Amino acid sequence: MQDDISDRLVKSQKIVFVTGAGISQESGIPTFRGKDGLWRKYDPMKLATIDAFYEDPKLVWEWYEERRSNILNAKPNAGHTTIAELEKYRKVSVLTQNIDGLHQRAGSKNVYELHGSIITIKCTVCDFKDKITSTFSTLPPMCKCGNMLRPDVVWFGEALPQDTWESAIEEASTCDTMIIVGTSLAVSPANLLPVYAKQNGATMIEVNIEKTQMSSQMDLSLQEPAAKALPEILGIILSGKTG
Ligand code: BJW
Ligand code: ZN
Repeated sequence: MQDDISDRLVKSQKIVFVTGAGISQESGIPTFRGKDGLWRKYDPMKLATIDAFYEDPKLVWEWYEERRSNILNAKPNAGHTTIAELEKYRKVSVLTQNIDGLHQRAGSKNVYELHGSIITIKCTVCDFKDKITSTFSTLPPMCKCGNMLRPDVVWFGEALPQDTWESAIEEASTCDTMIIVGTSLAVSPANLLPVYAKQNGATMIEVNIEKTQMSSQMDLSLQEPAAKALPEILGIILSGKTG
């Protein structure tokens, strides 16, 4: 790594991670785009929109139940645990598009779930929201109010949870280092977060096994898997005495 980037990393005080499906790939959770991505096998418009849900709620629920089971059996990998470890030494926040909860299970405290969570349900009509604690006997599960429950995730065409999004912008706009891990940056508005960090003059680092539309704008673009690259970055940060 270039000396000036290492120096900036060592001196960094507030590090914001923007993460996507690629960080959980090494935990056995498939990504969406790319070679083995979910969208190769499934049509997003039939599974990840509110219209698709009303068209065939059972199908959409079965897809989420299968993914939830895979996620609950998965374990955080070295990518997730390294970010959690870094919290002991620096101010860290994680702006994640993932719904898998693996950052929290790895020990990260300051996690903003931009696209919701697969372990939460909400009512399609009333304000009911809860954690899923057991499997459902019938799909779709129903709310006490008589309407359908749905996974508490953000589908295409839906707004991100407003408080979470506002906090994410605030975090991105005030960091001195942003590390973007395992996201294609294909989905808006999450893909705008790097722009806020860049406007604040943050050191921009990307970790991805492939190039993205923002790779050329990074101070450092590491084309490596997250579970390899993030421990290396932590090693560099902790090698200095500043902080
Ligand atoms: C590794 C690795 C390893 C692999 N190590 N790297 C035209 C029509 C309709 C809508 C739009 C449109 N144009 C734009 C839009 C907006 C739309 C959008 O962006 N669409 C684009 C796809 C074109 N966005 C929205 O609709 C959003 N809402 C919105 O804009 O609201 C506006 C609004 C305002 C006010 C009122 C109402 C509305 C919502 C977006 C919701 C996204 N939802 C999903 C699914 C739900 C959650 C779930 O079920 O999981 O979220 S889609 C899917 O994509 C999921 C992800 O969070 C998201 C991002 O994907 P991510 O994480 O980047 O994964 P991949 O697979 O794309 O990339 C993985 C990367 O990892 C790759 O680069 C690999 O190389 C890398 N990798 N292994 C490191 N080991
Ligand atoms: Zn209800």
